[in-house]
Amino acid sequence: MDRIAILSDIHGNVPALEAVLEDIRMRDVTRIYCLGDLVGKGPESDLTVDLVRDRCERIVRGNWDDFVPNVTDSKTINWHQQVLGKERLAFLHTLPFVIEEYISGRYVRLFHASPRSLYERIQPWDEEEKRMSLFAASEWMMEQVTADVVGYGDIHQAYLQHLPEGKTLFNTGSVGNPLDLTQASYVILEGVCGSKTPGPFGLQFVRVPYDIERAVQLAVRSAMPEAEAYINELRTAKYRGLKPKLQEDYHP
Ligand SMILES: [Mn+2]
Repeated sequence: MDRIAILSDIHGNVPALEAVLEDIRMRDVTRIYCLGDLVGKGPESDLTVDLVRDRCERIVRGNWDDFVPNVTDSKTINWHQQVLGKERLAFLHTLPFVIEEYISGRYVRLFHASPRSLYERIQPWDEEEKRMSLFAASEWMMEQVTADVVGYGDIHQAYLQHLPEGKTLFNTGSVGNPLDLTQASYVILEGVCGSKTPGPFGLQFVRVPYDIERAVQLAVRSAMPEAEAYINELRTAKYRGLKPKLQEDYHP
């Protein structure tokens, strides 16, 4: 039986990442996958990239990993680019789009946001048709088959849903910028990797308290732009300190 920790949306929050890595170590889980958004928002994108590269077996690209390296006149993004430096920025653009493998007879697909785009955002309350579209194959996929299990990040809210046709949909939640409750979130997946034979398959959701005030101090000391909004999100788990009114206002 393989056990894989799946984490996502760290966003430069090293205290949260360290707490999660320590929890993973305590559980004797040795394999880790990362579903993207390593950088931006928090003050330590550089250390986050280094830690994730060192500890994670596979890493896919998130929307922030995709746009932060691009040339821009945004002061905030320029600040994160300075922190990261050239080599890490180039590394972010080498990250693949998707992880696909058979686990205990299920075709499992893991990506950041949707099978079609890093920027298509699907919420647990969206209509069923939209959620079912997460199982579809796209031009990015290795195998043009409909997935049985899909895991993603992007929305910073952990959930599990059992959908029609025996589909299992989960979201890992966010390590560094959770928007459901103020504890780091990740998932442990259990099954036999590479096996097309149906067998037991498990998902476990883990929430890890971490030192939020240390993360706040790091943000203050870094003099990063938009620190106040970030700090509010860490302390309240509410996007920009408010419940989003419109889907379009919501850009985690
Ligand atoms: Mn994100």
